[in-house]
Parts: sequence; structure tokens; C-alpha cells
Amino acid sequence: MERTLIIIKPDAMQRGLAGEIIKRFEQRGLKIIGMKLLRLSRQLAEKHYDVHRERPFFGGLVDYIISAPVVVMAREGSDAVLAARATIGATKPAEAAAGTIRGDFALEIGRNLVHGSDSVENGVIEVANFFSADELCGGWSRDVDGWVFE
Ligand code: IDP
Ligand code: MG
Repeated sequence: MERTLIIIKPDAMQRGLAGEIIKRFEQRGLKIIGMKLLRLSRQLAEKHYDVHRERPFFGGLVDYIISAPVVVMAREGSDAVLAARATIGATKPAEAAAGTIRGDFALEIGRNLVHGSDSVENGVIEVANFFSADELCGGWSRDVDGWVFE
């Protein structure tokens, strides 16, 4: 079962878009197994974006992601990574399709509202970086009528 880490970034929080973004994932049918509000430490932000450490925008990216509280969500399901990325839209918001979160609400690459894990492998790693096991809530599933709680 795939997992993906979603971060509602500081620009989305500042613009009051957290509810809109959560709504879109909920509508999409991605099962939520963890959600919390937190302010990232610099250490966690640098670990999260480690793959971009050598890029010129790294420092600004880390400063930005720690600049305000963010909502982090763990979502689970088959194809969760691909489905979440499709709901989020292209990294460069100008290229993001209308109907995606970035395509509907963003234009600046440095202010693209939301993070989603980019691979199945990274989804598992990123969820583990942000959530302890006892913060994750399984025990529910989906049938044709919607969510079923065991
Ligand atoms: P992603 O968020 O769509 O996975 P990545 O390429 O992993 O995109 O980049 C991580 C984040 O770094 C982006 O979401 C964006 O906020 C920021 N970023 C990426 N490229 C640039 C850039 O060229 N200038 C400024 N910020 C960038
Ligand atoms: Mg990425």
C-alpha cells in the first residue's frame, strides 16, 4: 500500500487555503491516516529537502517552509503517490493544468502551495520522517458507498 506525505505550505496557510486543499484530497478519495499542524524545525526541513541541497534555491526553500505553521497529512492507498501528484499539479504552477491545486491557485514556483511525495519509496520515507507510528490511524477502508470504519 502506497503512502504519500502532503504538506500545506506556508503560502497556502497565509492565504487561508488549507481547507480548500484538504477538501480536494478528500474529494479525490485519498484515505487520510495522519494529520497535524506543526512548525518545521530547520533540521527537519533540511532533511525533507535534502535532495535539493546543492540547488541555488535550497536556502530560500528551507527558510520559507519553516516560516509559518503548516498542515502535514499522511495519505494511503493504491496509487496514492500518483493520484496526489495529479491533484497537486506540475511543480511550475504556470505549467500546472487548470483543475489542479497549483493550476487553480498559484503562479510562482517558490510559492506553489503544497508538497506531495514524488515516488512510492519517498512517500514511505517522508511519512516516517513526519509521523510516529502512534500518530497514524488505520482501521478504515473504502467500499463503493464511501468510507467504512472498522
Ligand atoms: P515538487 O514540490 O513538485 O516535488 P521539487 O522539484 O521537488 O518540486 O522542488 C521542491 C520545491 O522546491 C518546489 O515545490 C518549490 O517550492 C521549490 N523549487 C523548485 N524549483 C525551484 C526554483 O527553480 N526556484 C525556486 N523554488 C523552487
Ligand atoms: Mg519534490
